[in-house]
Amino acid sequence: MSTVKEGLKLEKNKSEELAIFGGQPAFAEVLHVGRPNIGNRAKFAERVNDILDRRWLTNGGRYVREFEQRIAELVGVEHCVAMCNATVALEIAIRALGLTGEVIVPSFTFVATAHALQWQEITPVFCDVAPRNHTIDPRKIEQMITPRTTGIVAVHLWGGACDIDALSEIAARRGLKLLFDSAHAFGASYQGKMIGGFGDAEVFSFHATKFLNSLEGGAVVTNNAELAQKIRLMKNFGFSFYDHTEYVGTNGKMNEISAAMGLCNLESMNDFIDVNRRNYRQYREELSGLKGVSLLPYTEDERCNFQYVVLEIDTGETLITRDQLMEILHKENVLARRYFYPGCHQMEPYRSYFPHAGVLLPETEKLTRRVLCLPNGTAVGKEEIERICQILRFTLANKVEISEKLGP
Ligand code: T4K
Repeated sequence: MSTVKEGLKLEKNKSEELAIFGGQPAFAEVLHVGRPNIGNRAKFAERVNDILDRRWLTNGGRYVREFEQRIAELVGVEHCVAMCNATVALEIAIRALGLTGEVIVPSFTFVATAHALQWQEITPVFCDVAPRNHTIDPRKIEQMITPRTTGIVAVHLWGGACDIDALSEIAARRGLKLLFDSAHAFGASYQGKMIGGFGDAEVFSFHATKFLNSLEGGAVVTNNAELAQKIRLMKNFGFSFYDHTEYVGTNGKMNEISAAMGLCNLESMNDFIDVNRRNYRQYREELSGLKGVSLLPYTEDERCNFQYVVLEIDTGETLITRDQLMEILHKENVLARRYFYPGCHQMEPYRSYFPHAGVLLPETEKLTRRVLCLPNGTAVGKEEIERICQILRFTLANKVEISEKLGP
């Protein structure tokens, strides 16, 4: 599996060996943050052949139903509605919950969370996050509530849970709907209970880059039977039976090949966790004590998928900025990503709609300048991680010389 180049020593005071200064890149091929985890190919091929033999490709086929059942069982919820992706699943859940007016949402998330609201002309009101785990800060929510507020969409970022208790308490007391964007959190738990069963509903993503993928895919999970039924119809144009619609609907259906992929990956899910955990712990060990670089910890007494390796760079200590560090890694063919730069509030159309939103988002703004995600998943192994960490340690051991060479 290794694509590590031989012969690079990275000796102290030899910064010219770094690719950014003309040296050989450490990796012959690019290492990505979001390489898909892939389960048993033979089993997948078998299912695909079965799908083709039976000529049932989509519209609530056998594999989609099985996938939904397996997800619901694993998460411990009554209803799972699989969809073509999490963005459409969020849009449909938002509509089915009757959200309108304003909805409170973090800005420190993938832009799909905000777009799913704005797409339906609901105003996303951006709330700051807690530095501890980068999720929406419940203490900052109440000041954002207005008479137009109908709900909260909270995000379990990096697979770590939001402060669900506090959010549930606020939502109940203020009469707001509570939806979780759980795109990152499949397979994780909160106080021993699997994520998926909280709030009015939760939405998983099964995109290629997620811990568990169905090529593209998503799902809404809920214990509310009425809501689930509404969502089930809405994702199929609103049809309740032939020639009869109940609601305005769209096409959010998951296809059979996606469900087959999802099922194969579900069968390998524990192997994915083992690899992710091993990788994460190796990063933790190899980066420990590196001044100015902190690794976001997982709450290991909960169930975790360990999919994201998230660094925070404190430039006051490192001298080299997060962006410079990213550039150094990119030149070595390590495509580290600065998720979620620049924050939704700095992206269009939100930047033009709310030019001063940042004033109330100090932690978000700080994080968008500090966070760097490193490759993890089953496509990354011991040697690669060793080398990535070696580059980081080398760079910071020579930070004065390197930062002078890089300039401002
Ligand atoms: N909510 C949250 C909190 C989310 O993070 C997301 C998605 C959503 C909602 C919406 O879920 P979906 O509608 O997508 O189901 C990527 C993903 O496209 C996106 O799904 C994900 N979050 C986001 C965090 O990351 P990009 O623009 O960074 O993707 P891209 O194409 O740069 O891919 C990431 C890396 O993965 C690349 O370096 C290459 C590698 N890759 C990608 C694909 C697709 C592969 O190696 N193989 C592949 O097949 O958004």
